[in-house]
Amino acid sequence: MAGNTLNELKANLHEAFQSDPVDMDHVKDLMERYSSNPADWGKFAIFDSTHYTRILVDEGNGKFNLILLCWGPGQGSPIHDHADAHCFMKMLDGTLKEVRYDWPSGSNAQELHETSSTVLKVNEVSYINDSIGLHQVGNTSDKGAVSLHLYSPPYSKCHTFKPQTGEKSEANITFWSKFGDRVVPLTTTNQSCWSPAATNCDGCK
Ligand code: 2CO
Ligand code: FE2
Repeated sequence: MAGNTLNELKANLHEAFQSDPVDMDHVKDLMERYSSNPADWGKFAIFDSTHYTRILVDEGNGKFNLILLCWGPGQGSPIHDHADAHCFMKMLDGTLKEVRYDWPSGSNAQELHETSSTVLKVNEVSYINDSIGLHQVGNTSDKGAVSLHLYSPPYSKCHTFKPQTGEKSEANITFWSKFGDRVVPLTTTNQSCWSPAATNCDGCK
């Protein structure tokens, strides 16, 4: 299929993930080929004043998750890994800054080593996995940003890292909504530091 709409992209991704092994270059190509159109994804895009939102738009037959992320100005993630999954991130609106780091080396507390810093623009696709390293993503602009992420296999836990010491913590990953239906927010007793997924979250500093 042409891949010009989000529905066509989803159909093409479902087809790509039927093969074994999956050709990840082809997946990246499909993500790149889709040209962002707010008419496709605008109905799902919801911002929250306290942290970026994660909106599940496709469960990929259990093989991948396709997720819309909406980042208000100044909102960002902690430094994190991706649970051994492939991570593709396509810009749909605005810009995001991605800063990459090496994994902590050794067991002594040490500042994480930054390896790159990139500003991603509309329609660009970035790829990372744990063998490449860790990253932190944030909206450093004064306008909202929206990105489309594909994670394969899907995962519900990853790790966050403190930039100054490399200290690692396990974090649960949550959705703000699934297919447009609001997911009941976690209570304060079971809320992980990832749920706010915010740089101003005490658990992630
Ligand atoms: N991995 C983060 C998340 O799933 C977003 S940064 O881009 O991978 O919330
Ligand atoms: Fe990430």
